[in-house]
Amino acid sequence: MILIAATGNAGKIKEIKEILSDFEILSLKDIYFEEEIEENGKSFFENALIKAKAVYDFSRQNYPEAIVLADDSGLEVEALGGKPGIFSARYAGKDAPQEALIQKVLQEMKAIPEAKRQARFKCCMALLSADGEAFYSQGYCEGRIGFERRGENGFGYDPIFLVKEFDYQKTMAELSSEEKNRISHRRKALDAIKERLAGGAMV
Ligand code: ITT
Repeated sequence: MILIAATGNAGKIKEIKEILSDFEILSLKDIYFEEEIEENGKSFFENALIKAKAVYDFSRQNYPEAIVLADDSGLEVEALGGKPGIFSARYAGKDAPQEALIQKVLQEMKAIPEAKRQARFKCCMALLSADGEAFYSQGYCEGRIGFERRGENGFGYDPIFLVKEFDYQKTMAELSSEEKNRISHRRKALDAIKERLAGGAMV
């Protein structure tokens, strides 16, 4: 079974491949998909489905039997009313570097005391079977926004996210990939995907 990961984000691809290590996974590069998908949905799930459908349509000619998996994810900060949320990738403007996104959140959180810095990562996935049937799953990871960036692993907002499951002592970027993949929002969303695929429902 071939699974196409409908994401252009190298960090997501790496984690999806590590967590779904039993599957043959192709990236958008592998299938020469170069279109820019407009993510104009109002929720993580809508955006995941938009991405999955675009890649599903594109891939039918060469990979008619492949299933397609899209991941829409982001950071929700309580003190910011849930922002950056679905705008996590473009919170500091389109094509702004990740460091600018991190600095923007740190700046907005500057005056917020430790007790009010709760946040969570959310990951919503849409899986399309070869027949185009959709299956959805989601996962969360709870934490707190730190006062400075720490750590070099992972991607995105990982350096400013203190992980609850590590007693807020480590940022997500200070975890090894094995540690992150054990507790992450992406891992939790992929557990349900794995179960679905193991049941043979999508092939
Ligand atoms: P695709 O749409 O091509 O999948 P993207 O990076 O644009 O890639 P999203 O629209 O889902 O993906 O934006 C998600 C953003 O949320 C991402 O760019 C990161 O900044 C952040 N994010 C998602 N998962 C994360 C994680 O595990 N660790 C840190 N930041 C994460």
